[in-house]
Amino acid sequence: MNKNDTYNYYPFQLKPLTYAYNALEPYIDEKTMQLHHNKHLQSYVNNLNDILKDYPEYQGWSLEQLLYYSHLLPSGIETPILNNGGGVYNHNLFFANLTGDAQNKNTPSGALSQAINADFGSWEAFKTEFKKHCLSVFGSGYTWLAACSRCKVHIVNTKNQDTILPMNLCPVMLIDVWEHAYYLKHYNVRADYIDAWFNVINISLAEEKFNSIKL
Ligand code: MN3
Repeated sequence: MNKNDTYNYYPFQLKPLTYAYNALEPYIDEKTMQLHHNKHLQSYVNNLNDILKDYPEYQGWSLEQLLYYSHLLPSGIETPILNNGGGVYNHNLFFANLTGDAQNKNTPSGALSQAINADFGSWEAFKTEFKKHCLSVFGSGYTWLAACSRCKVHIVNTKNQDTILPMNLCPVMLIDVWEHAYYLKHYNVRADYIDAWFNVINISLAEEKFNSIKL
């Protein structure tokens, strides 16, 4: 991780979106994006800073180090760091993974496409399987497309603000399926939100991430 990436180090700050709050309309509405980014993510950032302010010895650790080596933290802060640090880590990935660019591709190509086709048959078949995973998250959590040096691509679910770092997997893309991500627009219908989300995934970024994982 780049030491110059200040968003990955204490004091943590709200990482700005690279697009407007209304850029994902009509798929993800402006109000949801504002609350999700300005309120939910900001709370995780604030909480994480509050926890670390009394622990200068851990303030130099990157966000990934805090999460990956959480077992080395004092027991009193391990769970709060996992919950709030995970909230920052997961949301930063989630928001970066979205785009309102009208030129956005809607299917992957290159190595990512080959890996998905090898494991799932086609992009459409992958979407069906991914959606099934999203719907099977009980309560709050995330569904990820992940990869590692041994498994080419893999769909995994995590609960609450858990990350895939302890699984030694690298994220390719992820969807936040907490109700706060969709309730204002889709009420309780998570399936509609997942269908909408597929229209605003930054597939070029997912390809870049996949290509950067040494397979
Ligand atoms: Mn969220």
